[in-house]
Amino acid sequence: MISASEYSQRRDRLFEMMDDDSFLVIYAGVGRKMSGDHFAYTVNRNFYYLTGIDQENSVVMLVKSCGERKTYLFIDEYDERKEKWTGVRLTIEEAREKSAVSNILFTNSLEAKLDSALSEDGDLGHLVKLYLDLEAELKIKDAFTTRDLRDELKEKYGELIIEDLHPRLTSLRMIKSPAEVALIRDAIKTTDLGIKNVLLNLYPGQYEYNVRNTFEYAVRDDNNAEIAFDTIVAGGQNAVILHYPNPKERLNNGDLVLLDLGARRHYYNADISRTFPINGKFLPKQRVLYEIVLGCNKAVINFIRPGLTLNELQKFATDYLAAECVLKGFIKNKEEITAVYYHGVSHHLGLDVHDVADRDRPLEPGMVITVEPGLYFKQLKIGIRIEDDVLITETGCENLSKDILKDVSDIEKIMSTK
Ligand SMILES: [Mn+2]
Repeated sequence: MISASEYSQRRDRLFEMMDDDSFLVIYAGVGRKMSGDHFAYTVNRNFYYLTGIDQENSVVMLVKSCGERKTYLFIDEYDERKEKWTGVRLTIEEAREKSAVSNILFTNSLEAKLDSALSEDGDLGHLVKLYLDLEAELKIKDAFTTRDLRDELKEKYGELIIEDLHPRLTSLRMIKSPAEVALIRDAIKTTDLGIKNVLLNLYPGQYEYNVRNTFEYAVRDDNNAEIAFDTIVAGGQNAVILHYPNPKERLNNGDLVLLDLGARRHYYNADISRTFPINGKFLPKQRVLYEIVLGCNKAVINFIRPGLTLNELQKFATDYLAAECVLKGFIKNKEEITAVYYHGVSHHLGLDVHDVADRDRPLEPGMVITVEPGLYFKQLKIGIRIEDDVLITETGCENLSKDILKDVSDIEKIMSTK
């Protein structure tokens, strides 16, 4: 768990980045309309990062004026009808305890507070600059985004400077605290349980969705963990589709199955890929390709150190796979690698699975990234990806998912025990 004081420290770091006589507003967002129904609401991760609150329609405001710092948290007022439909809302005391914000107001007073911040005789002093998160198309009420809000305020207060907060928040979120890393570790541990459940219950003739359910059952059953993203289970040639949707095909004897999946703890995600022989034994050609991808996965993990960029990791991985594939006769020349390896080897991981990041910023201790080389040969009905999650350290990296089986002998051994 993240402590309330850590949320307060995060806001302090953001205050440091703000100009004087400025303020900042971040929205938790609202659920989005589908056609008849609504999509499930999920909190704006930037809002959650600063407050630990995941309740819809909440807002946080940071005001930096005349050397003073004030924080306001807005939450919905008690509403009997809403409670009957969607459950109990936070009380003022609960919101205060979770977020360490002392000034809690109701969301219906937000507009007045904004006006007071922007008028010359308002109680907050004369503020000339507003920071909004303009990156995401975040709905803050029905069909109204932060970009719409920017346009509306620009119209009303011509001289107001509005700056995109996203790069600053991103730079903070890229470095994980020990408490954040602990939650990612938890998510990975639960993911491991799910994968073991798959390994012990995998048979030819099952459907891809059976495997998904085997994984997700174990995850949810582990102290009510959540699923990080739509679980990918792709048998045979389906595995050459990177984000293979809708797992519904039968798993054939003699094929491989590719899993790309993860659990989530308090919004912190695991993102793991593994590839297993459906009948428990790799065929010779599958094994050769598997060992190439595994060798690359391990070589990249060994190569990682502070100062490197994701582009440098990508080049390293691509060169490795290309050289091995030429050597083993799977492609004729190194240039052909782009036909059988066509995605990035790493992305940042955290509150978002593809976490917000400046991809050109060199690696620093405290960053968490994935390492996920792959090879995809449609004609051979083989798609292999092996993905671990690693924490950058002072001298290299720590593989947070090293306990999740990936060596051929370990996989074949555990599958033969069932
Ligand atoms: Mn990934």
